[in-house]
Amino acid sequence: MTSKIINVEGMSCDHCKMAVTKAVSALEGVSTVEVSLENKTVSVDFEEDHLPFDAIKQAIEGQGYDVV
Ligand SMILES: [Cu+2]
Repeated sequence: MTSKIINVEGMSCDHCKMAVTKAVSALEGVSTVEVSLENKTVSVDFEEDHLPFDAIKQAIEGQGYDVV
């Protein structure tokens, strides 16, 4: 299990939080997603063997937010 804290720009409200949480947790290999609007971060626990980090990044960017 790999844990990463990703800095994400553009998340401002509960809708953003929901959208990102939903998109990332839909990926196979992700076990936990936690969005902090205060810290502008997304904490993800995932199986790096099955899921490349880039896929997580793309899922976040696909919702219209910027991975820093
Ligand atoms: Cu929002």
